[in-house]
Amino acid sequence: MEKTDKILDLFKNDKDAYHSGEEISASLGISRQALWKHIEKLRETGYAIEAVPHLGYKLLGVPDRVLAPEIKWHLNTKTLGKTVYSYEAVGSTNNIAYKLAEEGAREGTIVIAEEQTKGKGRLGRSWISPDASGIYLSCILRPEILPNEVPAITLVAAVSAVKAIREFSGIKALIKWPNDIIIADRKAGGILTELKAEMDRVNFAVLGIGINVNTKKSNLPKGATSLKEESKSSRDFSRVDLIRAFLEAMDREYLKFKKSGFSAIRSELKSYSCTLGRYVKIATSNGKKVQGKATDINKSGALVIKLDNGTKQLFLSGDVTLLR
Ligand code: BT5
Repeated sequence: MEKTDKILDLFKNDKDAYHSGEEISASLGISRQALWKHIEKLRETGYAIEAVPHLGYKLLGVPDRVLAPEIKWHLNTKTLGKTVYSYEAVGSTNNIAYKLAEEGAREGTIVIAEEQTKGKGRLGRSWISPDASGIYLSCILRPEILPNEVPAITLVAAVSAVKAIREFSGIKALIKWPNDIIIADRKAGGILTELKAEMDRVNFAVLGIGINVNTKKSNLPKGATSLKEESKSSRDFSRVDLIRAFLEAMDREYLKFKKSGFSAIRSELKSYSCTLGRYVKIATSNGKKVQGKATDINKSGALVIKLDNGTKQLFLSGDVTLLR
């Protein structure tokens, strides 16, 4: 733990108290002068810290930024978020996480940023990631599964995100198979899972999720929305609180998935789906396009489409348009 994290910990564990410079520096094993430098560093990051002669320091406010110590603080997870890297602006959090994973970063490592300048969607598409208003998060996973089981990770993340959004905001988010988070028929979030694998072994997966939280519609592509745009309140949502809710939900769902496979989350996924029962068009990356009724998400997470001629086809990935 960094010294500044330890200082924040001390403050937060007894929020209303003043902590004397003597007490803090003794418990950290540093000089009063060194403590002063750490306090200044925290202030520069945006923490409001009061200093009163003879009383000591008190934390008055934390910045509205997705900072690692805020995300990690007493986070109730077994695997996710034990290591968190937070950045101001990056190209893509997925690219950073991929590199860290190649260098051996442990499972559950999180990369997060205030802004992405080259946010990625699937198949070379881009993810619009305006500054200080959304969540742009990547997570390194090292599941012992076969490469063809990896698409299920996107579904595990989608279930976790929808649960977190619902619990956190009361907004009835839904999942458009396989990777869209939908609110009021508009896209409010997306998931991109990237993979490094051999024929029969997954080295690691990078699970990337983007959620439009306080983002204005005018800063988003057509057809997109954000939690704030769909909520009745004019107040901003705390992105840190939503990130924490997502990580705690994902930690639980991912553990279930690792233990029992996709069947552990299948019924929940189906209950949150806005795809099932609808007449859809699906386009795959190899140019195949079909229309039909989405009737099921099968035991492997594949979407089952009943074509007009009555035959059924399975899809493990693709872009779905809801027609009626
Ligand atoms: C996705 O792709 O939905 C996956 C998005 C994953 C983003 C996260 S953010 C953290 C991590 N780091 C990254 O670089 N990426 C991940 P796809 O299904 O291909 O959808 C992309 C399409 O969604 C675009 O072509 C736009 O039409 C639309 N889009 C782009 N930005 C959007 C936004 N902010 N909100 C809603 N729709 C958006």
